Amino acid sequence: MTAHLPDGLAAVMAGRPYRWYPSLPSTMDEARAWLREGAPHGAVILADEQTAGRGRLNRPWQTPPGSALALSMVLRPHLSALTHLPLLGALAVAESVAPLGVPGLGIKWPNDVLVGGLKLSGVLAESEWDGATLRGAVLGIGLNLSQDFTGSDLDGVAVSLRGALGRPVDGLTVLGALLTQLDALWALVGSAALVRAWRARLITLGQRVTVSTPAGDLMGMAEDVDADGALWLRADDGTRHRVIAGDVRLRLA
Ligand code: BT5
Repeated sequence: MTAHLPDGLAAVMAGRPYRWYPSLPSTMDEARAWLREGAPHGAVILADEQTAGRGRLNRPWQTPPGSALALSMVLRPHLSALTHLPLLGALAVAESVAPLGVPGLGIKWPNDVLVGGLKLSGVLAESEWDGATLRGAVLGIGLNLSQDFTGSDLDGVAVSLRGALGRPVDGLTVLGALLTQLDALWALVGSAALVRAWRARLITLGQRVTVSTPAGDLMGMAEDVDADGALWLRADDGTRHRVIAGDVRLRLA
């Protein structure tokens, strides 16, 4: 599927600077290097395979060849909008696959796109600095298209669109829809409208969750999110905690 991406890729990427690679360690590093060389807002690095794909806190992200979308987009956000980038990525994925009729689609705070509790997509936002000056950011998105995770180490954790729908999907069509959503939703970054739209797809609110922080586990009720996308957690002892994405791992529990 994605192995054939270059065949129609130019049409999908029309007008957008992009670089496609059959294999990369991680699209994040390539995009960050391109950003430092002056890549414009919206430029995209794509790879068919990643040999060292990464998630948050350097957790591994699997991208075997011919099975998934792996891309990193160069963004030039305002400093105050940095916290919205993970929301942008997750919402764009959810909105782009929703029309396929994916059952049980939702966003687990802050930026995992789940289908029936299994992870379809992960999002990673990284910023690039010149001393204290923000140079830009890179939004990485991994979206499973056709893997069968049965019997793998991600069995019961991950799912692909093919697995969720029971039929193959066209990777280029999904990519086109995702880029369309990213471009459209970019206009909302920094605004309450983005948070509202993302919040509407969150499956986490009203759930009991466990948040793993460097200071230990916190259990309680996920009550709400704020304008930055941070989570308000009511701990079992009644105290209220503001949890910021990136430092934590969340389990629905
Ligand atoms: C994420 O991290 O979910 C962010 C993943 C971002 C990947 C994209 S791909 C393009 C770009 N280039 C990169 O190198 N990265 C970005 P986190 O929330 O930390 O989740 C990581 C966890 O997800 C792992 O520990 C596994 O449990 C699980 N996982 C790994 N590969 C997966 C996959 N293909 N599908 C679903 N879950 C996966």
